Amino acid sequence: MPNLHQPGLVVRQKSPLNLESQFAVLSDWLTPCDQFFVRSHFSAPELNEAEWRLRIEGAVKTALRLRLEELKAMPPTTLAAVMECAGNGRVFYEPAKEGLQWQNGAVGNASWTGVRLRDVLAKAGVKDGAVEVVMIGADRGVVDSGKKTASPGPVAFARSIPMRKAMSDDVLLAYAMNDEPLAVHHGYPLRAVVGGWYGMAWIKWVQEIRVVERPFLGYWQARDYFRWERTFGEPALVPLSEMEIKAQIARPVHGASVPVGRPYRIFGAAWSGEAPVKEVQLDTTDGMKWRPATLLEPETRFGWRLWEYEWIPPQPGRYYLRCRAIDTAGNVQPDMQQPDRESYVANWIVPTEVRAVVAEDLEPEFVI
Ligand SMILES: Nc1nc2c(c(=O)[nH]1)N[C@H]1C(S)=C(S)[C@@H](COP(=O)(O)O)O[C@H]1N2
Ligand SMILES: [Mo]
Repeated sequence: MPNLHQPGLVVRQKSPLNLESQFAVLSDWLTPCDQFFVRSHFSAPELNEAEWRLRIEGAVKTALRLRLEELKAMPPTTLAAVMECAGNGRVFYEPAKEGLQWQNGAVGNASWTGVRLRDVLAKAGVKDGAVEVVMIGADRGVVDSGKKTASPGPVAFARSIPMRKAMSDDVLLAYAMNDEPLAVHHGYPLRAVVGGWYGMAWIKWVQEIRVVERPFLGYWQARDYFRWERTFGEPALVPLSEMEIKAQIARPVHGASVPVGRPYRIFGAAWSGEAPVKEVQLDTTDGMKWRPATLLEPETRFGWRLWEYEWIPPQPGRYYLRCRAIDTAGNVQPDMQQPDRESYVANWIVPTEVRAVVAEDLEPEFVI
């Protein structure tokens, strides 16, 4: 059990364990493991490395059972990638939506080490008709008994990804996070890392990989973690996949006081799905006058981008700070809440309200 009093983490639910990072304490590009959010639907399974095996089954030439040592003996890959829970920011929905009321801390950026999924699949040999790869966790339980969306008895946490993504450079089966062995609550001994995709695809405690010849329609794929798309007029269910573009302000925090006439460093992070962030813009005028922020440290394929913006509040009063990101595919964060996203993908601009005050009136503890 992690330390529930760890500074930087907020307990959203004790059992199963759900912990939110305090985005306001953002400092390093990599989120420390002990400050990384935890999102679990069931209690963490107790897995013992000696008995644990990864099974590869379904539309493969040879079904396999691999030990952790066998996976560790394969060529390792390290990938820095941001993982955002699709429910991050749900608390900002109006009217409120059912589900854990995440603020802006169900997101983190880590360096993941493991083997490429495609190398494991190559060992088994994927058959021609394969369309998706289902990854199944060792945790299971009953969801919402009595509700219409209840699961038909116990279900494991499982999701699929299309073959093209499974065979890309972007998907790892990871056993280490920020060079530390994977902690139990982050999926020990093995979890999926799916660069550019929302967290629900990053299966923890993976124990089975099933190659399938028809799209998988499991509980977490079709009854949860989906959105509606209206390509043919009628809304059709589409499982969530790629993260949508988003920038968040870490500091100042909502409600902070900042000194008038002095430079203040607005600081945050931005990320997107498959296309890297090209620009982050700030508006401090409440008039959508967008000005570029400075992107810090180099771009990586799937890591988030820290950014800063120097702001000198011109006069005392209330200000609404807004940030938005733009990616190389031209995606821009929306101004307003979007329909058809269930209770997910809350990536519209949420202003941070601050007060600029004469420096002498500033109480030091309010300066963050
Ligand atoms: N087996 C399993 N994998 C899982 C989950 C889960 O409940 N069980 N939750 C998913 C969701 S919704 C998210 S956002 C991420 C969270 O990963 P973390 O707890 O390491 O931050 O794990 C995903 N993988
Ligand atoms: Mo999630």
